[in-house]
Amino acid sequence: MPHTSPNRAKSAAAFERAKKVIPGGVNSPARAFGAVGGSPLFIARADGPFLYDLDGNEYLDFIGSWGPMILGHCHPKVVEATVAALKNGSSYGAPCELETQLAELVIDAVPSVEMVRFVSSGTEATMSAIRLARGFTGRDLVVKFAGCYHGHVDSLLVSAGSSALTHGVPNSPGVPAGCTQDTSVLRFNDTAALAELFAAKGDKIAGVILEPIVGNMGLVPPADEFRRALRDLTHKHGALLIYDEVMTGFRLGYGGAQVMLGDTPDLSCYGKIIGGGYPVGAYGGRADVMRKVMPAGPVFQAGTLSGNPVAMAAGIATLSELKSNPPYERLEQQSERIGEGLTRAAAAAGVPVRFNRVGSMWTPFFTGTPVTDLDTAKTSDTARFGRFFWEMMDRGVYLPCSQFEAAFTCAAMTDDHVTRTIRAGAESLQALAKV
Ligand code: KE4
Repeated sequence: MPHTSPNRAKSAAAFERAKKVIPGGVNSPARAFGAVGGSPLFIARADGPFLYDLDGNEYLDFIGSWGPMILGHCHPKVVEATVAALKNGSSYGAPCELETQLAELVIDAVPSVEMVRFVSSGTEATMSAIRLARGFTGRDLVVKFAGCYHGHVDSLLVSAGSSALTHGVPNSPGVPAGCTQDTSVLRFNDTAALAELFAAKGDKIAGVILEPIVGNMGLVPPADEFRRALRDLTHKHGALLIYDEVMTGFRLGYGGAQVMLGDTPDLSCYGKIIGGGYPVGAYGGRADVMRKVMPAGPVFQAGTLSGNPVAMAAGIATLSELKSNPPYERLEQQSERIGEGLTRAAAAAGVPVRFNRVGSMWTPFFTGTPVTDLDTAKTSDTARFGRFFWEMMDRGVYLPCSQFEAAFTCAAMTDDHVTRTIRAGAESLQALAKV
């Protein structure tokens, strides 16, 4: 179906205005469309599975605020609970029972989490978990994996040194070498490199942090052998295994990736869904580790709006709805249909696409190479992804604005919405094949 780009003049004007007062016109770089070109859409409102831009254009929303909106936007139960909480005050600076209620929901959902501390972002959650691992073990070295993103924590804004055994190197100006010298970066799914590092430095490693199912290099699942080695080696050497489930928590099943995979990390990090669209992060895990957190223990961590009552109410309503009406089977079926449909359409168009998916998280990599880590993800034709992104956007389907992100199917989408997405994908891929 021939199509023309809808009018987006109001978004373009809003972007020019924003760039005068906000760096890059956005409050988080991923939103600036740098990876796909063009100007970002400014959103006027969202409802159910839809985003509406300032020019009134409607889009099926597969970004879902980068993960939180698993129920879709303006879910009646979340709106009702949040408004009710708001009328009791927005913030107290003192404990309230809503914090305990959400903590009990998280602990009930995830067997490895015996205690939990709330913060206000995923970054705070991972930063605190790293500090706690170092405080608990008395060791300094932390291990992460290339392509896994854990927020803008200084010690995790790091690239691999000259070898896996050397110090990490900052990958952003403003991060002193001292902040990353105790961070080692390995290739995801590289079991041999992990074993080599533990053989050389196992008694110095405080913790290993990873996204158990990676969303931040695009969707990349872990190899079973890699997951087994992570748990065995951290156990053997007294290091903590930290699952960053900020994206996967309550997304890939009510217990998140670790319950789906049958894994038991020592600490887990949360964000996104547990706030139901409000600023909430959390870290939790073994009680003997969590009791080292101040004021129960000596490891400092604090936050003015941690456990904010309005955010807690949104998180409680969201998790309660996920628990009482789990959408995961339908999300699996709809996401599988999208994967099969786009894979078929890419083959018909003669466009190489590798479609990676786990549950309702998925990524069409524009490459003919199987994608199992950052190096293979980078074989993707990012310019072609950018063209696909805009072809889909022009057909009313809003995908994540980068090849190296995961798309999120939401529970407010119907089978017709999925059919519409597949049709838009087929038309978009045919359009790509012509250039
Ligand atoms: P926040 O500080 O953005 O709440 O969470 C950081 C974070 C930690 N861990 C994982 C696995 C994450 O995915 C994130 C944040 N995800 C990105 C998108 N991939 C947020 C989008 C953005 O930065 O604007």
